[in-house]
Amino acid sequence: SGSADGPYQPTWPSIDSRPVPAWFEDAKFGIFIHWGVYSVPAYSPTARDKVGIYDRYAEHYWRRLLNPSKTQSFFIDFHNRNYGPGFKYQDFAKDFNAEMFQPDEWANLFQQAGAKYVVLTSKHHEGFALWPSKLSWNWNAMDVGPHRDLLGDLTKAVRDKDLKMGYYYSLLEWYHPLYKKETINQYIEEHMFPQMKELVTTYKPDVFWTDGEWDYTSDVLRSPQFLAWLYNDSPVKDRVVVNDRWGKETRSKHGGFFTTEYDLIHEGDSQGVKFERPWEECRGIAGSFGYNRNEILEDYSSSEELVHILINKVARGGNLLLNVGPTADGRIPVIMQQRLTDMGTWLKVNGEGIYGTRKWDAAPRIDKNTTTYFTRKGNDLYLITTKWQDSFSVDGVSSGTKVRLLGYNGAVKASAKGGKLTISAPPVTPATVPCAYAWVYKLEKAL
Ligand code: FUL
Repeated sequence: SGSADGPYQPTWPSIDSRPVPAWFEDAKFGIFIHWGVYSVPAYSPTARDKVGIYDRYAEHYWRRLLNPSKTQSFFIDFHNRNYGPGFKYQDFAKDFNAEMFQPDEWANLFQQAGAKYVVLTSKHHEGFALWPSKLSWNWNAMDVGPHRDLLGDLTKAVRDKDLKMGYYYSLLEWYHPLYKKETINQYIEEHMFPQMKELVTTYKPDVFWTDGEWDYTSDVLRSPQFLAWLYNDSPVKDRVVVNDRWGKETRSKHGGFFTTEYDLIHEGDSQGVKFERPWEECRGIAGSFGYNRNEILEDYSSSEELVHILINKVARGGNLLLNVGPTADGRIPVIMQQRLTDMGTWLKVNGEGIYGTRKWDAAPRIDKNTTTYFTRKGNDLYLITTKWQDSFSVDGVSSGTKVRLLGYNGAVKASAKGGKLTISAPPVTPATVPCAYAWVYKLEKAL
């Protein structure tokens, strides 16, 4: 057992007693980046091929190619047709060149999008490290491909914009020779722990986002040991935030914040689940995390849909970690840039009702038909509507409430009667409407 201030013991009750640093819940919106050797073939079947959510992930190319699965034939056909059956996945690395990579431009885009933190794949299941890791000899971005410390360069650019920087790290490596039952302890001690510590001590992440935890229990992976080091002795012990992917039994149970992915969690659908901890939904703008050249416009969510997703997660107390998949030559596809800047335009007007807010426990239940959402901050309440309406009524707020529409300078009529507040939408015109997609009424001193 432990206290909120530590020191922490290498046991789940002690590790779980550490509060998630508050910056994370205030941040609400982060950018996920999946970038690696898989960005070279950049291929997967899509929703149009009627494959399931996890079968649309282009970053799983290597595994899909070699392991029997429902989708294996898609990958084999694509691979043989374009590269030939003798072409090894490892040989894609020399074409991972990043020659157009401008870290300052990426960081600028993320800032313009209104994101407060960034999470980059330091190493995905393929084992390729985006930094010059001593533990991934000849299988990292300095030794092969770009010959550049992609992770270090992006980290600096992101921090220059005052955004937080975090790393995704896959505990599993599909083809590491020690990654098997007989030698898993050796893998952990000689490879995984030293590599995680190298990453943390060299680059000092604000978020350590682990994944690939499903083959072994946290006991075998010795995750509480690592976390005790991270929380007690690492250079980021006071601010680092971690997720819940630390062993096959830990999701939505142990660690820091809980994770959902395309609204899926291991025990069902996040829509109906009440989490006891901060949580974060991650998803791509289309169906994959790694860049998938096989996706077309109709596979992408619109800017309006993305803004609505952000609102839905935040009103339910969560964060959104929205993914971009850069190309092998280091560009963020223009369609993704456009989606992010649209979100940023919306957040510039309405961010007050998003950042630093918390879920309003008295809000009406959210379901898939909901168009009116609530967040709260101090005594103020924010009514966020995804559908412009002439009037709204809100129960359980103080009669002294003053109402404003964010981004609109005119007055908003509101009247309170018997604990019910009725708000009338102002007569906006195309010239005075503050934004597209969704609108935020601030209910000052409503609580
Ligand atoms: C999953 C991984 O298998 C996906 O490739 C992706 O990284 C996602 C965020 O986590 O479980």
